Amino acid sequence: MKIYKISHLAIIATLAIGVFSCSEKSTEQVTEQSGSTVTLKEAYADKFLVGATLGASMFTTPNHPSLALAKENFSAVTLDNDMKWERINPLPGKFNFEIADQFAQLGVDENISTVGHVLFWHSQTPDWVFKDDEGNLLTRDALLERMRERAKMFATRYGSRIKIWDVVNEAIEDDGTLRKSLYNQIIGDDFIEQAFIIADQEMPKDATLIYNDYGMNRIGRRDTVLAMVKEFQQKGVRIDGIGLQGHWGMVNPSAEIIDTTLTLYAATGLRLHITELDVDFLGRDGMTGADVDIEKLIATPENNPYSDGNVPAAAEDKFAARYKEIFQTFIKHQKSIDRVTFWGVTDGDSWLNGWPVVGRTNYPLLFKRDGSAKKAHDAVIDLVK
Ligand code: 9MR
Repeated sequence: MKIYKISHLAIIATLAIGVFSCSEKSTEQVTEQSGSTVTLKEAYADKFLVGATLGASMFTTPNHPSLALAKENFSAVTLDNDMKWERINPLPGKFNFEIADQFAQLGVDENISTVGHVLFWHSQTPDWVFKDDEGNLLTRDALLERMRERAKMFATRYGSRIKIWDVVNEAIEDDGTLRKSLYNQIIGDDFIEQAFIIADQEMPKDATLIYNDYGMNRIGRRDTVLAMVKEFQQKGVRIDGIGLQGHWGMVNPSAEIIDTTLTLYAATGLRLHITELDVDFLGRDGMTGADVDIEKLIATPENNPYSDGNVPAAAEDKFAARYKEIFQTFIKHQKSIDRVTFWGVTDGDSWLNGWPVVGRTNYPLLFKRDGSAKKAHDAVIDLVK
């Protein structure tokens, strides 16, 4: 079903045309031009924030259509890359704040919640971070100090303008063991705990501090996260939220598994954030999760079937049904969920055009490349109409 969201002005205009000319054609025209009145953020306003990721080009290209769409439809925004260590601080003492500054300001100007992504992640972190001037690995204390400086830098520059922080990203493997990153190697098995202690001490007191990962339904990772949260709570180490990335497929994880997973995480009492939602419309040849270090595949007619942009209606319907079951599950857990963020605004913005298959044309989000809303968008809104 197509939903037209009509602005108040348009409703008045539509009524006026109806009353004064009784012209159905004119009414249609006004409706078409006005776009929609119920946006995702409005529809879910009493449930949770609905967010999207923004990329650098949305700030550097004048009037970027995805930025306009984001402002109109979403109540939270995350930068996809430009707060990561390699982007904002590629060399010692060299900082690139242009994009992050505009992002933080956008939050204030548009009254949109901004998410800091990401304080500490093994990926997209330059080598120098872990080394001293002679190129030797830092000591534990020196790396902790470097992490503290980074947290301080963000807190000083953005303060309470950024209230939600992914403190640690992807530090736990599928099997529940700790990822053997340089953070882990240098600091030890309490790397995540130390990161949260630093964040608690340096970031604004009203910030929400999140542990974020993909494949959060996998039993190994899930149980380690649950045990870690329990331990932090017993020791008094502040952690406020659990971030489930949500890079999901058309079938897996099932709605049932998502439901059970959310129930278990909600029982910790922490706030739940779905941080990077997308549905891999084309499938991924058995690859799951979002590990950016895997060897990628080459696009073929089999794994890239809609490179011409023509998606059959039946496939769009299946995609809408998948988003519907996912959001039905989120609504069931709305008391525990603070935010659901999509990883991108339109299909054209998605990282899934390059992972795990290089250069394919994927369709994982609610807005098409031309900015129009999909059936899946309408299905998600219909759930709460
Ligand atoms: O969207 C990001 C993409 O542009 C980058 O190329 C990629 C590189 O690592 O990172 C993407 O974002 C990732 C996020 O930071 C953490 N979770 C997985 C996301 C998708 O890879």
